[in-house]
Amino acid sequence: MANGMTFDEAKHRVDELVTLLDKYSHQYYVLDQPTIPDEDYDRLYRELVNLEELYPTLIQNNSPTQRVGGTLLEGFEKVQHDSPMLSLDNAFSKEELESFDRRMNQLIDEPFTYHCELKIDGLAVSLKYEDGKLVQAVTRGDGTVGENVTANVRTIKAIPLSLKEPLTLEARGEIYMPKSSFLALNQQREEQGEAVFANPRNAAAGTLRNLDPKVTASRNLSIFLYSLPQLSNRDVHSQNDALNLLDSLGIKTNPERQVLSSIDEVWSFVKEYQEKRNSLPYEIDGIVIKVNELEQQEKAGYTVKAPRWAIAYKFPAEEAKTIIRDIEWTVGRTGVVTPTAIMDPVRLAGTTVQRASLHNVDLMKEKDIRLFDTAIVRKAGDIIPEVVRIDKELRNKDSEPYSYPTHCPACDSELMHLDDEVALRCMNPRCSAQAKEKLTHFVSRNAMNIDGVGVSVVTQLYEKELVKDPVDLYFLTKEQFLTLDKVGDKSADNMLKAIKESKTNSLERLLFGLGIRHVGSKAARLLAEEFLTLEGVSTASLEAIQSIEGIGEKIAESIHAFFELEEVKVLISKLEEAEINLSYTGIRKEEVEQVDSFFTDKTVVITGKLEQFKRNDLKERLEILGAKVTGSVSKNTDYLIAGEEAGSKLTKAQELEIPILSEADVLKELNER
Ligand code: 1X8
Repeated sequence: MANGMTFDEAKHRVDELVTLLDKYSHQYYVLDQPTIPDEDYDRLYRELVNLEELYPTLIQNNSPTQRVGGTLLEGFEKVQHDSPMLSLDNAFSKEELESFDRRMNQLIDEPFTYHCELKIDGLAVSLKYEDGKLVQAVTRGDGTVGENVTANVRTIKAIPLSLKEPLTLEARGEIYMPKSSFLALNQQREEQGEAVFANPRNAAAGTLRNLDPKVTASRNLSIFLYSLPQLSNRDVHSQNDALNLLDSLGIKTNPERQVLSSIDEVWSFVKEYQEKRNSLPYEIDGIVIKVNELEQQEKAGYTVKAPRWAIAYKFPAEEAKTIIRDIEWTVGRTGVVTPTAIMDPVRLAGTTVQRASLHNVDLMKEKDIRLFDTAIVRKAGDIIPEVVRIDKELRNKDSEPYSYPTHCPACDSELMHLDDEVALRCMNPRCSAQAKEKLTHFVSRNAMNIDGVGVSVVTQLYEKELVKDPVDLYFLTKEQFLTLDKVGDKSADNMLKAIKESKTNSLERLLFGLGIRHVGSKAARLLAEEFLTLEGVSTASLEAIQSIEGIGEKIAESIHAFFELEEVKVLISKLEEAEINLSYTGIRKEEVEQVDSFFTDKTVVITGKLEQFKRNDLKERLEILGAKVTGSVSKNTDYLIAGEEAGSKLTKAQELEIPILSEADVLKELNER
């Protein structure tokens, strides 16, 4: 066999890898406590992919590689819940909570406690496991019948495909989108001229009900489970026991929960989380209070709509009123022009707010937003202030509809409102605002990563006409840098050095940096890995681009159209002239298999300050030779590469009698290839 393993050995290794990857995934996504570096995870994952390619019969349905299926869904099948997914009665004040407490004391004649949990602002789902394997996921729907969203739910990493014990059970909980993912998604959509989601809950719902599971996989959803409607005959006597059981099975529950014995304590819990609400990484809209003991829950019973033994305290929505003084229009890298309201400062959910996003013209028109209107503002995702609506009663009688810009605020060329877009767009390829944004993007960390060249430098370079397009950066002289404001001898040298170093970046950074529409850093990487050179990418056929796993029609068309442009052809010859590396220098599958060197199949740790190498470059070179570069020294380490001032890793390697290599040793081995 190609990798020298027998079928039985491969089978054994596949089992081992699935278990290991499950364990690391649980630590990362459920417990929020990663124990191994991402690259180690990726390496094990790739090993599994390779084995599964060689032996397709070994692919297990619960393998982490099988989270995303290949095909588009045609729709969602309707599924009836085994028992209805009920809603909760609401309480909006301390008095209403006290009245709930009196009801419970009337209905229950024995001592009981309350279990307090956060009310997650997401969407409810039911998960079914059979013999420990995830078999079905269904949305709440109308409570009786929901939609089968199993294919999408399988892509959510916080949801285990296998439990730690082979149990058959149903668990219910809330799928949500973390605030940070919501912000990133909306920012990206705004930039692309697409409609933004109003809040994380809508974003989560739109993501979960997408017909392409790849879309769900690409957006970061998570989950908290909070109920086991049909309990197994285990030792579960309370809600607290149920959640502990879920924890022990590897199912994610929310850690912010407490058993409390009086309604006064419940009220303190409510107040505490009303304060903490803005600092949680996900949105909550209240607190759920449940009778903790299952026996006492049964005594309190149910109405047709909701359990009598639970109530949801809803936080008051934080909104503020203020006056819109001005509307600012900003041009993004792709020419999308977005409006921001400038308002009288107002306190809102913990901060003073003076600017609020109006998202796009279509939404502004829908809300009929005008200058000097009184706006009700809120924080979407608890972070970004936005105008929810206008108080029209407070509107001045001689107020006039807002006159929307017809020309670009930066270059004055006519703005377009394309048919399939909600945004206004400046179409001028030479627009100064777009050019500055493009430059800023080019130097940014995930693109060419040119340290020290930030917005202020880029703006000055552009305004002094020293730089028109990103490639001009490579022809700058020290004298030119010294003409800029706040740039001294040292920072000029540093910037020149950073620019020079970026010339050797691997192709995917350049591809991302060029700012091709719809091409994010992930697509850029896929392109670079597939075509290996800029020449390869630029001459690839539409079909060839589209056949890459992970690249859809929209991205492929955009790439193909980009390289057809005359000005892009000019740009490419300029890139060559600047001697910028135009090839992929990352790891290639074929390369790893072909070489046989000192480092092949060795586990290596790098520590201390390196003089001869950039740490990442060295790591990449070793990986190309088939070494595994890890972060910590153990008995499995074959070599420690130690630079200056090496510390505890060096000591540990000495203790374990692991061979230690200097940079000179490494250079020698690399040169002997
Ligand atoms: C809805 C929710 C519940 C919980 C958290 N978030 C929700 N949105 C919880 O119990 N921790 S319970 C619930 C319901 O029963 N409808």
